[in-house]
Amino acid sequence: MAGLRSDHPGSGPRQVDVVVVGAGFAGLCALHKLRNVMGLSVQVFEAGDGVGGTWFWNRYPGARCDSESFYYCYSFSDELAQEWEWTGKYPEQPEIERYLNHVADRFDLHRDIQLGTRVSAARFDESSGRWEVELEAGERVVAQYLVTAVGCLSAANVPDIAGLDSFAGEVYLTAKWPREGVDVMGKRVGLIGTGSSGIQATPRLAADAAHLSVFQRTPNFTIPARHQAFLAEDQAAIKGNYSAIFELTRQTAGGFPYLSIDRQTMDVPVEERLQVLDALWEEGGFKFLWGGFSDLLRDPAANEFVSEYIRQKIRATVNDPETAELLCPNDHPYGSKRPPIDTDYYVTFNRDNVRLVDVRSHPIEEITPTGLRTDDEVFDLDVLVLATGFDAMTGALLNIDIRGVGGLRLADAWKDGPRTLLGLQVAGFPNLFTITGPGSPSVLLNMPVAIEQHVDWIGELIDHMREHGMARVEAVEAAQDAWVEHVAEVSKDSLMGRANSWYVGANIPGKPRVVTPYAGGQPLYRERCEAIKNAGYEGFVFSA
Ligand code: NA7
Repeated sequence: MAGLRSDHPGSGPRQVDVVVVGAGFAGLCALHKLRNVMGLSVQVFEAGDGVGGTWFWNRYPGARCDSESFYYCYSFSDELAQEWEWTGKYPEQPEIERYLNHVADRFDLHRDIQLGTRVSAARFDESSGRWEVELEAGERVVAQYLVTAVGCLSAANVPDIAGLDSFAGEVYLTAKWPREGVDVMGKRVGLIGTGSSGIQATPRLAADAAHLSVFQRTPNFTIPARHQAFLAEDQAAIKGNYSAIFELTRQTAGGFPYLSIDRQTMDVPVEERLQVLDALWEEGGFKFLWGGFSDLLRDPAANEFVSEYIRQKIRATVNDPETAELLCPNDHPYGSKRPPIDTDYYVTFNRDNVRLVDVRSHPIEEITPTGLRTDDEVFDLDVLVLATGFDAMTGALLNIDIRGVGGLRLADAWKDGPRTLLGLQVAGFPNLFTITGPGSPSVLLNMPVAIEQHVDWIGELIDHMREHGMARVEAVEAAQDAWVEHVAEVSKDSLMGRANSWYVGANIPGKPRVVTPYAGGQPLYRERCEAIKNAGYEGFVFSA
């Protein structure tokens, strides 16, 4: 690990305007804006040995973006958008990692990113009004502003299964897949978890392994992605229209460049409803959730109609009726968990070397040196893959010992669930900004759109402070309370709270159950952010 550069050797910790934690989509964007555009001194710390964040760590076989490449990217530079060539609709992890490295090269970002460096703690020093940031190796750096760009899905969840450490074979987390890859050729592989990661990895592991056992606790609804390579004319059409595409991503509820349809499911005759769903199923992708009907996440009857449509597709695809039935979700509405999209997931269960194991009815009792034991069967395994998700939205923030005014720990401030103003600041933690923090649309929005909006908002706030000779900004407790209430209010109408998902923290034992992302949609969220800014940052208090 490179040592910290010191501008003042021997005179205490290095001082910068901003410390950014993380060099994924958010951290790179923040560094570009705050340093290249605004001229601040910025130091980024990144735990990984490369840039990319999510797209650095999640390099498991089949890891692919579920949003389309041409809008799952930065919009801040026309030159970048014009010069970068996406090869197809849904890029795989290596292509996105290459893109982010290209961005880091193109905007000269590497020189202010210290890789292989985990931030362990950050303490707000009231006398100096500065953040003292501590690195795992013990070094410190002092900054006026602390910007977290730690990602919403970055603290991997290692399941608490008895005997996990005793396994004599190979164990891999999809969320920390080895850079050199894993060879499962000819091996007996066990995969735990059927969220997006497990669903993407299953067909790839099945293709190489001698045998794959998929241990499923909760079946999931997944829609075919229908990936396609781009033709030259696709590229030309996108590039010729980029400013309109990006503009639309800033206006729509989910940050996609498609206008949603205002149509209630049950108002449409059944025949026509099925035609709409057939067309969306053929087209593939997220559009299935929002591109046909506008009430799937609000009207339980509408949702059940569409859920049953997907179940019928599963039954029509999977040959063995028992396996098909086990794959049919029936404990949560479609879309109430983050909906995966897939390439050949259900059909993989028709392979002779793949077996679906229902660990809801027959729970995993322990991992043994030679494999896995459920309450009724023993599985001999050479490789165990854990696609068991993340301590989402708050995990990566709380893994850092962050202390604000009066030594208040962020973990204590959030013991009953995260509390923020706009998902951007926390009362009691001056000059701390949380990009795509809890209480902002974050994971319910196309992430690069969410990130750029936050980075711009933070940049404008810092500009405002510089203009007015202010050095410290903090969310007011009462304004934060009102925001937390608003976040809860806008999620009330949504079916999202009904599933035991990471959206509500239900996947982590003991985590408070709170709908964490802002479910009011991008337009309302942006409106609130703008209104607060235009009212001189109402709800925030400044001091010199
Ligand atoms: P998810 O969606 O949280 O999925 C995790 C999966 O792991 C899910 O099927 C869990 O079952 C399962 N799981 C977790 N712990 C266990 C134990 N102990 N035993 C059996 N099964 C377990 O994470 P992903 O990485 O797939 O996706 C995260 C996001 O990344 C995704 O939504 C996209 O935004 C990209 P459960 O459902 O809890 O019963």
